[in-house]
Amino acid sequence: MRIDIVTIFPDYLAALDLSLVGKARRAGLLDLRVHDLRDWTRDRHRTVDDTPFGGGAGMVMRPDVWGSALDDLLVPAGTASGGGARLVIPTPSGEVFTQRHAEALAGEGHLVIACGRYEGIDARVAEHYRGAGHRVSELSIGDYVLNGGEVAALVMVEAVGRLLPGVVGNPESLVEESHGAAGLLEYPVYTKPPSWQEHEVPEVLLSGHHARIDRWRRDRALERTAQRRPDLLSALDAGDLDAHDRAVLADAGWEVVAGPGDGGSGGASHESRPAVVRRGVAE
Ligand code: JBE
Repeated sequence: MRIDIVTIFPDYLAALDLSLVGKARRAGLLDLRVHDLRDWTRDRHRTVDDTPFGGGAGMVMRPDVWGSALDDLLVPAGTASGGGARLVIPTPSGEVFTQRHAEALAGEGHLVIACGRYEGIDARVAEHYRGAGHRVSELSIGDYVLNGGEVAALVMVEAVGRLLPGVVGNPESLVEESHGAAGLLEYPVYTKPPSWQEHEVPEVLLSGHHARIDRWRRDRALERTAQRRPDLLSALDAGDLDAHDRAVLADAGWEVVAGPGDGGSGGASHESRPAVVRRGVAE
């Protein structure tokens, strides 16, 4: 996979020489290049931003400078090299980046990540490259404000990089983790020593009884998810929950109810899908 990152702070991305991503680069699994946006400026001051039309605080990044950079880096859509690159723009006004986005991006041949600073990049840039047939993803890593897209780019490259074939030594470790397909948080984990500061490792984990261990782990994952991420429970497919799961959820205050039915709003696909809801909350 090839990833180009464009930023006015290339040094910010030095962390990508380290750890797993750095190893993937050295192994030739990931061709990652960081570019200085100012290399595409043409004025003496290497200007990348200007004041916003319509007024308001802060500065906006100029579309012409970004256009020069992206024209050079985006393989034109529909060329032999695989339909062109995907343009990723980290922005707090994007869709929230999840493991599903990471999986989709890991399947791409070429990503170009455009890191904006200040108040963001002139909106015509995304519009222009979409119009030219590029796939463009405006993505946010969460509901907080950063000073620019660099840290978000680091997050995305790390999340995507570890999914590339050959990067994580044991691909099994990709299967059972939080935000995997099961839609649950990961169960708590323990290692030696079995007793520490009068806290004991749960007995069942020392038992060697694999079926009971699996059940215990799933119970803890369900409880944790109910407590910390109720939004994930609401998104579960109740068809994946067995009687024991439902009992654990009931203890945590959640129940499975018959589908809400088709309210006539055009939601044809799941009209009678059972739903996981907080007990006492009528649909
Ligand atoms: O999440 N993001 O991609 C951001 C980018 C720039 C600024 N704040 C963010 N949250």
